[in-house]
Amino acid sequence: MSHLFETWRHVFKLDPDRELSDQDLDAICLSGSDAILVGGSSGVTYDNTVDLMSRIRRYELPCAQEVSTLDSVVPGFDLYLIPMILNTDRAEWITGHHRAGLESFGEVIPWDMLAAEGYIVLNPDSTVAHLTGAQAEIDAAAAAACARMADKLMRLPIVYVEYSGMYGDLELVREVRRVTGEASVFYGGGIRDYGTALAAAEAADTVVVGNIVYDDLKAALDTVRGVRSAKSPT
Ligand code: 1GP
Repeated sequence: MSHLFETWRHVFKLDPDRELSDQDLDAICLSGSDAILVGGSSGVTYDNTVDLMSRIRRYELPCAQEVSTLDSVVPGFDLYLIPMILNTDRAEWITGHHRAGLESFGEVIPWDMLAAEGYIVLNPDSTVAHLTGAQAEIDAAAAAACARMADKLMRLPIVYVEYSGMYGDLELVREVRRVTGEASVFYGGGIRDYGTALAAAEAADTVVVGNIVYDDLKAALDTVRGVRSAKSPT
């Protein structure tokens, strides 16, 4: 099955719990990015997600929800990405919340609009690491094992190397991509300008840009050009 995200090289991740003016949202949605991903690790509600989705919907680019809690799932996105944290011992973040969701909604889920993400959480200070109890201080070999688990054992369509809030070790990202066969490798974390975006885009299939949108819009827009200038990862 081919997925919408397979052609994405640059994605902005927008947090429903943070303010973004109409003018800034306009610039983001017309930036030439491939897609908008809506999600966050805290403070995401049904209401703030509907609000942000309906504002993004005025634009043509695809819009996906990264589901963090069951009660914030909103109909109307093009795609739903479902994180499964691979480097935690807390089962609720691997399959627990997922199983609860399937017990309630398993009969009505539009499966062709869903894709699971095998998350490798690598910034120990990030909200997502604290929330999920991830063992974030792992080396490239351990990250590669997580990637193989996602790609080969679980056959998840996305391996997400998540450095949220810090720029990651691109050698580790390259190693993850080297051992990954079918899955797309997403990279996110600390991309703040043209150069960091370009380098990440030469290591991963898809580059996710988050915080800088809220800190420095112009720099955020430059990341699109950075990714466009990158060679495809080898
Ligand atoms: C967060 O991977 C994304 O989930 C992007 O990270 O906010 O550090 O850009 P940043």
